[in-house]
Amino acid sequence: METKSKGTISQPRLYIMDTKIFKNMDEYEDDTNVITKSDIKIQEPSMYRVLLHNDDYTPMEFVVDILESVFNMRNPHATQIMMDVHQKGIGVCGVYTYEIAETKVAIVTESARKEEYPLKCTMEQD
Ligand code: TYC
Repeated sequence: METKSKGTISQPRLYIMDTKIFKNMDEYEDDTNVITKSDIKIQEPSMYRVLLHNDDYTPMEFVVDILESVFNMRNPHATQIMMDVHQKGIGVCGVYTYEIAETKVAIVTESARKEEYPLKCTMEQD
């Protein structure tokens, strides 16, 4: 419905008549097709583990700095993860959505290359 007053163009008014959500307007009259909360499926994003790999050249302190600055770890945890990677060869730094994991891998790799360290950081689906 559109209301008009002299000399001005007015917008149609909007009325919210019902708070129910319908799949389409044909189903408006059919209560069995009302979408209920249990019908709504939420697709969770796939998650990715970011991994650090051991090598013989990257200084331990550099790895701890990376774990603190890129993966928001406090020093004792960062030191523990670094030692884990050092002893076992590989370790998980965190689990993130695709773009966040990809960004962290890029930041770690670029920071290491800038210092000419061979530190390897990869990601894999959780
Ligand atoms: N092994 C390295 C050293 O002894 C330290 C290190 C730890 C390197 C973890 C990489 O992901 C790494 N200096």
